[in-house]
Amino acid sequence: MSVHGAGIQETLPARRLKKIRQSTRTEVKHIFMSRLNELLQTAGSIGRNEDGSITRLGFSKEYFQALELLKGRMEELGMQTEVDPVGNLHGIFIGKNPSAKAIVLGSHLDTVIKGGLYDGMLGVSGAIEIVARLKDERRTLNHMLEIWGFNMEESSILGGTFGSRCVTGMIDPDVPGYPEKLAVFGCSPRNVRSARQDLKKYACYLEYHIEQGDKLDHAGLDIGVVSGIVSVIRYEVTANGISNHAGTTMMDNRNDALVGMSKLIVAAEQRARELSDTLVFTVGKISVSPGQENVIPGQAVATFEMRHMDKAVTDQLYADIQSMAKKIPNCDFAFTSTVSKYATACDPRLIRIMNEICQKNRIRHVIMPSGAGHDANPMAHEGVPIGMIFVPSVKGISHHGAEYTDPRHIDIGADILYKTILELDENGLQNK
Ligand code: HGY
Ligand code: MN
Ligand code: MN
Repeated sequence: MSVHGAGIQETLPARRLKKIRQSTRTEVKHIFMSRLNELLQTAGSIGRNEDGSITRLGFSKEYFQALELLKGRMEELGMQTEVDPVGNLHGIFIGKNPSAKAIVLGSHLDTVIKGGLYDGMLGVSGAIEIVARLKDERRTLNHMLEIWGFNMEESSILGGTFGSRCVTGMIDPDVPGYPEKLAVFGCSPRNVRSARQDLKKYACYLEYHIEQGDKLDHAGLDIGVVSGIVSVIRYEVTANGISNHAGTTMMDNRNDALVGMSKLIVAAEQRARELSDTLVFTVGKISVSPGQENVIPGQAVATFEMRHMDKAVTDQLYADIQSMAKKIPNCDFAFTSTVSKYATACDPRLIRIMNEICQKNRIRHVIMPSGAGHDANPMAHEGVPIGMIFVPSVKGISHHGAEYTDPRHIDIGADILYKTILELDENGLQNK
């Protein structure tokens, strides 16, 4: 089933971009400019650091402060609310037809360390403002609307998309070592098991999110209709050498684990560039032991992360990294897989609905993949049809205090989300 619209991943030719720009004029509707932005600014600023960035880690005091604020807003709107056993915020807005499946909206309430205002919080505050707009317009949907503010979507020792993987039943909490990691946050395997929801009651899951990359901003477009979410594949790589005296050990007699690890990282980065121009490779964390200035590192441990829409490409990079490791002298390497979240496709029917709504509202938009992982990924993995709407991140900055999205775009995105929900409520997903 082909879906209309251009896939930005084919890097739209300039003439095509020009045509999109000319043929559409984004009608700016300041629907909830004040209200949505106000909620976003208030809740999203919890955890603000002196440098303007935001740190609101999962299970933290700041996390639960933001959760309570949003829970209160949900209750003001007449929603039923709960905090589930793993710290997810869950709100329900009853529909007319109790037997209809629920339309689910969600995103995450946590941030990375020194992150931005919009990543995650835009989707949850946007979802809540959808309910506010329904009430403004005195509309009651046929379908129940459920809103999730997920806990610990960002990477952590619990593996990332933690809250949404608990809801979708994707975490086996009894894997050796995992109960101890849960205990660090006052959580337990029993909490994880009891957080699981019956996904059969869900018609679809929609997530409203910033792009976090620069494609929309660079192309001067206003909306991204997401086609799919890349994989997030992570390995813990250990380089084993021999620690020794930094002064008396001549250069030819060294087994320097950090030098070996550095050579592997540079080789892996180069290989990623060669394999595909949409393959990304990152070493975000590294530790060295014993970690003293005058001791040659005996061991280095790093996280190797790779992302792509096609599993064969990340599999190839991993195989190449392993064979390159064998050729690096004076140190041995060990690899442990820690995260294997494979790419997921958004539901073509939802893409079509969103694309048609954008066309009808003359919105400058394209269909594009997500280079970031999202809570929509576990939902898709467990069979729930997913759709995502992106708004531009200025200069593509994200996971950083300078993360910014124009309020105009926030309103446009929320309006497309609202119209998508009305369309789904009216005509559902069947025979789309
Ligand atoms: O890492 C990611 O892609 C997401 O922002 N957690
Ligand atoms: Mn993030
Ligand atoms: Mn996010």
